[in-house]
Amino acid sequence: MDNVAWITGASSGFGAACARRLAAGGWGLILSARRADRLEGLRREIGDKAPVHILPLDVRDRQGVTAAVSGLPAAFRPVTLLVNNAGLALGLEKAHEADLGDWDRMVDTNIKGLIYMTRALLPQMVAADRGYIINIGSVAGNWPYPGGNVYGGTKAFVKRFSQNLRSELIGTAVRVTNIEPGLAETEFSLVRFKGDAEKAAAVYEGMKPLSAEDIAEIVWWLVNLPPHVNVNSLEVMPVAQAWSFFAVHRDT
Ligand code: NDP
Ligand code: 8X3
Repeated sequence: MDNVAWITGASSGFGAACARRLAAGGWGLILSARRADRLEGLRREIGDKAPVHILPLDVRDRQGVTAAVSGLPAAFRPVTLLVNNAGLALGLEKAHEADLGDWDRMVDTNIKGLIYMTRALLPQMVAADRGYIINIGSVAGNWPYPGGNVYGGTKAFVKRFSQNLRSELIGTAVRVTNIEPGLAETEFSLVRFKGDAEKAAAVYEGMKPLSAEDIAEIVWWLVNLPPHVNVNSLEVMPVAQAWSFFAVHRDT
């Protein structure tokens, strides 16, 4: 196969939408996430539009990631695109009230999972002198907001990691982009608020958020740019979202 994408977090949201978009474009797909039933459903939906390899995988499992890469079926090698998408936010509490377990999970998934995947797949891209790593960062990595403490920190890491990869990959044809979305309606808020559907829906109430398909369309555009073009980072928000004033506390 000429084009093979490995999408982490393909069971929902951006990852599933990217899978559908790339499948429509004839790409081979390796779809990973923890919920195997969701991946199976997606494979059935894609049908004969594209070859799909399902790989249930928790990106926090370092040995599991290494084994998954070395055990890839020959038909799905080399991987030419890694969409490092698996990730989550947990909670919106201020730092002095936040749950340390939530912080651990965000660091383990958004940072460590992403670097395990990258480290495992990068050597074959460098050896083939061909490949693309698209990391899913966030506006939360660029801008602070109350309650964004560790989540924003993990996404700031993803941004700098992406830039450092770019600086090291000079001289190779391997490309790296950090996509930094703002408000997008997926299962993201349901996960952040631990299953509270009402709280999650309120995040998008009365405004038009980005959709998972919007992000998939951006990925599709990126992978179809001429091979000498590297978009380093791409921040995208819904029109209904923007920055605000600095906060000033007045003692009155
Ligand atoms: P979803 O919750 O819809 O999707 C998250 C995906 O990540 C799921 O497929 C989930 O699969 C997977 N995932 C979570 N933890 C793990 C893990 N340990 N191992 C493997 N897969 C995992 O949210 P989004 O699609 O919105 O999120 C995708 C990415 O986009 C995340 O990195 C998020 O931070 C980022 N983002 C989201 C924004 C938004 O507003 N929606 C804005 C900016 C960035 P499973 O549970 O089956 O493992
Ligand atoms: C998701 C966007 O603003 O909820 O990364 O952090 S935000």
